[in-house]
Amino acid sequence: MGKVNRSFLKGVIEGFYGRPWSQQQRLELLGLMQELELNTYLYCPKDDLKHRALWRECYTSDELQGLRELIVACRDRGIEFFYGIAPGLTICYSEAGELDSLRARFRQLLDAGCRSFAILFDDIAGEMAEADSVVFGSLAKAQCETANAIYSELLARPGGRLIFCPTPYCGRMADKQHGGAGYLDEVGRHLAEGIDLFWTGPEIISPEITVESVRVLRETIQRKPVIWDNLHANDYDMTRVFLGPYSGRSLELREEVGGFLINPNCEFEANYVALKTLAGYLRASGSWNSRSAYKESLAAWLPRFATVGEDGVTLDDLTLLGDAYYLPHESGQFAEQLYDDVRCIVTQPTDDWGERQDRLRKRIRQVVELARKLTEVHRRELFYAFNRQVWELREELEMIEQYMDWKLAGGDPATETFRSGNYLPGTYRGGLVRRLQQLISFRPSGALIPGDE
Ligand code: GDL
Repeated sequence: MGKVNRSFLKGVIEGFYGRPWSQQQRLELLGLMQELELNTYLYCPKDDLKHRALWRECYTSDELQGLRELIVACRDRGIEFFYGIAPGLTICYSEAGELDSLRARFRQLLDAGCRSFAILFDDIAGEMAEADSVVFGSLAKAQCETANAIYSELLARPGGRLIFCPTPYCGRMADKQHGGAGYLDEVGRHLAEGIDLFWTGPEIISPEITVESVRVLRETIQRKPVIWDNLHANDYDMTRVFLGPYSGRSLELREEVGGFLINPNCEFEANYVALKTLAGYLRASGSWNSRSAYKESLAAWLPRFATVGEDGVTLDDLTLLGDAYYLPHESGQFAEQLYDDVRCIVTQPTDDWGERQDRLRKRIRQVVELARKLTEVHRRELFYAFNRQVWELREELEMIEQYMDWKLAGGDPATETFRSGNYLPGTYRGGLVRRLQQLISFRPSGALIPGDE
């Protein structure tokens, strides 16, 4: 086999569900990555038809031209372009024609100048067809042999690289034996030595990835994993967006893995902090603090929020936005404070509100103003990236303020019911999903209990 290229991978995966980024956004991403010294971009948008559903079809020359442009742009910027394909939904591993289809696609990309690839078997059923079972005995073996064939025939000699995404790609899935008992052990034994492997941590969205957990995994898979990091992905809940810092990964973890690639927010413009703090984490020596990195990133991001109006977005505004839409399992300080204030005001008598009332009113005004300022941002894509979230936050807070005013005017929730004059049923929190959410409530503990409607 050819020489194995094992540069440490640092960068971005375009690997979310939903509308893929535009070519212009990708080119912009590569410029920012170059500035931040990130060296890897993996193209694998789930909803590019030819990436998954139509993996057998070759690209048209127009489509190929777009990919070629990215390959060249990456090369110019010292970034390694990886092309990902996900045949797992429909592939029949034991049919010879299937490998031919894969080869044809790899050849197209090789001809276009691509040398680095990923073959992805995530988010598919854990079982395979009877015919495949007979030939391979296990899903792990079927997938490894497929990847090994492509690697040894097409990639090893030109010094190419291949990353394999297993069907169980996090601790929880492996524990549940998704993909079959002993799946990862088999991959450790069968996957060709030069092929890398993706891992998202203990969970699909992992608040923390410990050194110990990766050491245990390394024993099984017989190599260092490349971290596919979904910390900032929001495709699973598009009412949210994640503007918080890269965190929950110690500096020591860098020694245990083959790289860190983040699969971030669907909204391209929302990813500045994610990228900049990832780069900071990867460069850090000695110690690194994610909250400080976050603050620095917000300050560097702020100039992009220039508005057509007289009063621009301030650093305090941006921190409020970032803290409100921070990380999946964590809110920022401003958001925590706001939450505590609202909880007190909703649940406690007015006499106990103290300074909370004033503080909350100021924050509400700030959110209302921020929502307006964002509509005036020059960079329209930036505004579009958050419009939905900021709108919703403003609506909720204005409704809370009405409730607060009602209580202050003597309203007593124990004996009366408050109805707002403008938050009307059907228009406010209407629709099937909101109604279903009221039928079964999901508690912070994870408990699902009947709602009261
Ligand atoms: C996943 C998918 C990914 C998706 C992410 C967040 C992997 C390997 N695959 O499971 O495409 O964006 O969750 O929803 O993470």
